[in-house]
Amino acid sequence: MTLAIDSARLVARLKELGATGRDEAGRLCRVAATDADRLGRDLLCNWLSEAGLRIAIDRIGNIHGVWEPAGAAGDPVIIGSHIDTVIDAGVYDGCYGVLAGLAVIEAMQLAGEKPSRPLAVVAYTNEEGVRYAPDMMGSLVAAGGLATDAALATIGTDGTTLGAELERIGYAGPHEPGFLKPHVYVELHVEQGPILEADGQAIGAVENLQGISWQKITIGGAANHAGTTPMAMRHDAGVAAGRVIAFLDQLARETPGAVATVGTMRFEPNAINVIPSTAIFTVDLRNPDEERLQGQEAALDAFLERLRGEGFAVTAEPMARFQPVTFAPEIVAAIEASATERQLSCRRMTSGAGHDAQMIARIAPAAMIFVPSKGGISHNPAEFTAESDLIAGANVLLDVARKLSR
Ligand code: HGY
Ligand code: MN
Ligand code: MN
Repeated sequence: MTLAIDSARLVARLKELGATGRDEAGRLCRVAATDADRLGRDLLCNWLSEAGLRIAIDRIGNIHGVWEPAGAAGDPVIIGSHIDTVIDAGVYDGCYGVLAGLAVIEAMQLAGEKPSRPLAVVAYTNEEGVRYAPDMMGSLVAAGGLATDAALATIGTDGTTLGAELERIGYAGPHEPGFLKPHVYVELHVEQGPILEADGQAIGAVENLQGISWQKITIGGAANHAGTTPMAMRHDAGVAAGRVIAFLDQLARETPGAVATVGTMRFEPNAINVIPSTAIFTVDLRNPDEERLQGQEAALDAFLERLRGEGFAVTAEPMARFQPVTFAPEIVAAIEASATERQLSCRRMTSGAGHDAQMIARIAPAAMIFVPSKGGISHNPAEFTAESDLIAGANVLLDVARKLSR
């Protein structure tokens, strides 16, 4: 018998969570381990306890809502994602997958389902990596890819320490990360890209996820007077940084599957009439093909070497490096089977964005379900997915969770 989630409640909760943790300018900024993040976490925990789930928080602040019905035994089916956001975020990224996971469990409870396995919905800490690098940190620690104490010692862009901030907001939990080992893992997420919409597909059965390389680059030149210093005598760190940006953009356009982004840049001394002595910026390189991603990294290294040859002091500090992952074919097939059953158009695809599934795939069979993003927009308040698509994706997640927990 085909079940369905409570769509009105899912949409209402998405709205309510989306209104939580906004700054004075009304921007959604539930950045990891901030007071705004605490507000979202508190709201989620209320909903989890209303559903009668066992709430378990681990030392890195991952929130688990566990349903252990009578007769269920063994490792759980975990449905996860995140509720921390980037700065000035949309309301769907991460939150949709967590709230849909809760809706799936509630629908199974209401229908009196008797799964042979427990189910858990998990909100992983610091998926975005905006304040503390790397991203997907909570799931990386849960997957054993980063030691808990090392993660808790991470210093943020604002000089704070993640562990102290989790203590401060009351989400430094007692459980050891990884205490709940997934039998399988499924994540529902808005695509955040243009493919499903352009292709007219309702569901994405995500079969792999691209590799990610994050670095922090510091270029040292020489501060000097903007008016008196002839161009030929300048050692302008700002211009050198601009050359790196143009180089990476060109390289990505010429390399199959590649993308490259310089998302943050800071000059010192940052004065209108002073040639920048220093440029500090981040580089985000991605490619579904590991070889090609290594090629992009090598090309950047060679370009930075060239700048050193011109007399610039250049340092490159790795911030995150994740290999491409391939998801579990049997779960991808279950996603496609549900879409067919529900007469939803569906296509296989690669994820351009990083996700917690990329980390959990290290310790359990995992896969993702995507629904379309209007205009392919995300990490932007204009992020939007039609209600019918949200509900379709959540019902596919319900089918897959029921099948995997039978
Ligand atoms: O960076 C990413 O792709 C994810 O949004 N953290
Ligand atoms: Mn996300
Ligand atoms: Mn994101």
